[in-house]
Amino acid sequence: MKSIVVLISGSGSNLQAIIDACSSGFIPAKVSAVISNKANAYGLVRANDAGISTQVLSHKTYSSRDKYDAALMDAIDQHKPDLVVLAGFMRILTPAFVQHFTGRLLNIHPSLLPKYQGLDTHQRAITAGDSEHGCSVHFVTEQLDGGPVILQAKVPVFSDDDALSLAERVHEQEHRTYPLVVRWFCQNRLQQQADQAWLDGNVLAANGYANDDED
Ligand code: NHR
Ligand code: GAR
Repeated sequence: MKSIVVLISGSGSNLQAIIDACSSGFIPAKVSAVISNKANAYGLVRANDAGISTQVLSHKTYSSRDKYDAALMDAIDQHKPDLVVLAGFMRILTPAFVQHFTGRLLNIHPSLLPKYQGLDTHQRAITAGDSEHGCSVHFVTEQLDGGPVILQAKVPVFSDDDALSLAERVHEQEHRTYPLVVRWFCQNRLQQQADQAWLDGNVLAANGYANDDED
């Protein structure tokens, strides 16, 4: 049985989707620990309710990013995870951290990468007048939101959407895509090779699995 450590900063609805998928057997793994940089993250309550060990490691108590990331690395390594999952974790990670977990570090980002790297993605998609938006699961590399994409899901943008209504629509898709990708990883079907993602021995396209669109 593989072991997963999940990093969060907030509500943890993606964490919940992964916990549920482990419980049902869809993901052949267990969540060994949940670590948050915020003490009041609701995801910590979700983890507790599921009997998962939790830890708060606040970046505010460290004098540098390097020191924080070294402590975070140690905390994660205690659990000897096969996979580290960023689920709404809001701290940029240093190259040393990323290198340590290369090939076993996943993130879900709320946009159709490479569009809208960084923050405030839903409002940016609305402001740009986009007719579609979505989420991307990718391997994490040193390049922020620039690692190889594994799977994307699209949603429509409606003319009366605000950032909140659009975020809700994207969230529904996040809760489908992230457990599926974690399942593939735990089934040993998914690997990272340099700047590419591989599924079942095939290199994935720049926009991830089974994306047949012409655009
Ligand atoms: N680290 C690396 N090296 N590479 C990635 O691709 C990463 C990463 C760390 C987090 C998630 C990411 C997202 O999906 C992620 C991907 C935080 C920020 C940010 O600006 C940007 C992107 C992401 C997460 N954080 C501020 C910082 O100074 C703090 C913002 C806050 O606390 O609210 O770290 O969007
Ligand atoms: C998700 O929408 C995720 O894509 C996004 O934060 C939300 C977390 O929700 N991630 C980022 O913006 C990373 N910078 P959750 O806490 O309910 O899973």
